[in-house]
Amino acid sequence: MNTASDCHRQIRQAKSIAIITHTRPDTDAIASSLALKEIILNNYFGKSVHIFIDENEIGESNKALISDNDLMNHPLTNYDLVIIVDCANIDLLGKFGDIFDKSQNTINIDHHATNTDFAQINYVHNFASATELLHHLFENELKLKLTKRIYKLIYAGIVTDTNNEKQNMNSTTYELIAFLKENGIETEKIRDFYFNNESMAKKKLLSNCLENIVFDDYGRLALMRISRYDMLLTGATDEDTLGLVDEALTLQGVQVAIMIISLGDRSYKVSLRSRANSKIDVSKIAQKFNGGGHQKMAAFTYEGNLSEILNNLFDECRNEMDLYTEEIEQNIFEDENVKK
Ligand SMILES: [Mn+2]
Repeated sequence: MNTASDCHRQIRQAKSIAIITHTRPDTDAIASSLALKEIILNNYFGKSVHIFIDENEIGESNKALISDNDLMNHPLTNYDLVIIVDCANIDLLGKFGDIFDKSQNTINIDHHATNTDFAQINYVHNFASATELLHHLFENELKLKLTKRIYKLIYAGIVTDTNNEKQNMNSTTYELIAFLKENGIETEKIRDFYFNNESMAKKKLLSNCLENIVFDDYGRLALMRISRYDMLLTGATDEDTLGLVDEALTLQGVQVAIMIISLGDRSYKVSLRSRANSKIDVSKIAQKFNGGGHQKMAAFTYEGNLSEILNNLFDECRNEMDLYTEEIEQNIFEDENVKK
């Protein structure tokens, strides 16, 4: 594993830098790309920095993150350095993969446990979001001063990747949020923007999902589905599907929640969640289907027959849940020091 000073040295030496993130970028992917560009421009002089994001893939709410010159590029044929952020493996680079392939010098900055260390320099640590990791790298380790705009981008990545501060919150994440507040960042406004700002179409889609939810015999496993027809019927956008899987996890007794979204043509996006206090590792399940993610939040795409996938998926979930049945019966308020 490489250090902060390895990253620093490479950035200092490069004149032209490309920043790339995963396809269908979420808030953390976009915010970390924008923050990284601004950090480099403010602290390392004389660099040209280009972000590669397909603007058609940017969801409506994330457009607010972007200001005028952020994505203005006259792409170069070659870059001295390519930095990949918030991306677990190179397949997720999509059409920008060749920029990575052509470059001699590459840095991979990521917070996914399933990261494949695919670059020359790999700075991969388990933080709540890629933006939190950037803060750790540049402000804590390299002692650079970041701007208020960067702080806002950092919080946008955190609040969305933790699903409104509900999952993957580490002690460092709480400390950073306290620090951002002390520095005048109105975190509640950003939370409100992402989480209390839903379209009626999204609420209808949720109601549809709850209407048709199915459970295993013990009520531990919940499955929700969204078909192309559901999308048409409710007028929902792809962005509206985000976070719906987490609603199933708030139901009493449910340990693992699954959302299957049809992408058309026998192709499906499958999202998996386990509870905040659970040891159940859904990234292990996703990896069996060539996907990945985090312990409590993972995903994969699948092409083929839906009933086939459901059988395999249920088996894998059951095996994983069976490893931790005792933990579910525990009283969380029980004093661990008192032996009964
Ligand atoms: Mn992320």
